[in-house]
Amino acid sequence: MADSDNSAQQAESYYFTHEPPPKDLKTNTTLAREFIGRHADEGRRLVLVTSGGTTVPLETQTVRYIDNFSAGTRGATSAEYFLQNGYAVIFLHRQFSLLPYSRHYSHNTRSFLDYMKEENGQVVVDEQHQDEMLRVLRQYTEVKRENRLLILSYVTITEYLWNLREVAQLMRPLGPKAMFYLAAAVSDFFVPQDRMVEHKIQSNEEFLQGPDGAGAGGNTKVPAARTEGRSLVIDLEPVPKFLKQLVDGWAPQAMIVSFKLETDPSMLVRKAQYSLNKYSHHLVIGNLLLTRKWEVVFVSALEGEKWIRVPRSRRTKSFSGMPSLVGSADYLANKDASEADDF
Ligand code: 9Z3
Repeated sequence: MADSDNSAQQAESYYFTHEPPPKDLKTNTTLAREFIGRHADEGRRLVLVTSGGTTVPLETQTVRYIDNFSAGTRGATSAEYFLQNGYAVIFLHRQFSLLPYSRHYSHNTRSFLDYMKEENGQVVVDEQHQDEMLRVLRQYTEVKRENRLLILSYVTITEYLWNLREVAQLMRPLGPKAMFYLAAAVSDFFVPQDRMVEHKIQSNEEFLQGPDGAGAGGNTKVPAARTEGRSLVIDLEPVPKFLKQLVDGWAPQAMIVSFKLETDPSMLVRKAQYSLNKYSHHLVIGNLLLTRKWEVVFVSALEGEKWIRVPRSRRTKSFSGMPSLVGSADYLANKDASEADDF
């Protein structure tokens, strides 16, 4: 075994022995096990879509946290495309971020009540929204009838990683029929449990915490987030590179698509290429924060670098970024407009 494999495994085992699992992990794994088993029996392809940002809590009783940017548009939109193409989808998303289908009517400046009107004492959908809502409702109803969508949620980076690892291990028997589509915006840094203060970090020097406030359960390490003088000092540690473990250990036969988010255009392709070389998975989809709605770059060993663009004039329409994976070309028509893209 190469040294790097060894150290990735050590980092993983250290992480999962020191960071406690989320309370709902057992429930989530029970649901996922049943869902995966049923769709495996039916011979369906299954994809885990991750979506939304991960938080990094600074205190155990969390008042403050660091967040990663993501509305969940990419993940929720892509999940709809996968479902349209016959996949069963486990949608692991940041709590309260966008959801497939309901994304068309949530998180925008318009209230869902604006889609309704009163007619003869009944609530009905306004004429101007009938066609679009009927189309979305039909898709949603079919998916629900076939029980092809399982929605799981996380908030923190640790909850995300625990869920990802458990679900990936459950998907392992599916071999190449499993896909991972990692659109969630994952924090690179975090506060380890043994360096996290229990209570809200104080700013007033009169109320600064003593050694007891330093960590939960009598931790003696210097807190990762603390006040020094009148300044807040945050000294985060790196999150272990879980992609390596996913590719090599948790789901070695699955198709793995990761996303790379950058803000500096000169870095994007290089970083995507670097990630592909380092983890040897199938595809990295690169995007820039400011242009992510209308252009992405696919970087793969098979096809090198390939840009996909939709016209900028349609910038309020959503672009999932994944059509060629499922053989659909209608991304260019961009029929799945999400009003939620407006923010
Ligand atoms: C992405 O790049 C997604 O496309 C966006 C989607 C977060 C930009 P929105 O949710 O935005 O539609 O608003 N995800 C970033 C994936 C990520 O964090 N990758 C990590 C990395 O590159 C781990 S795989 O290191």
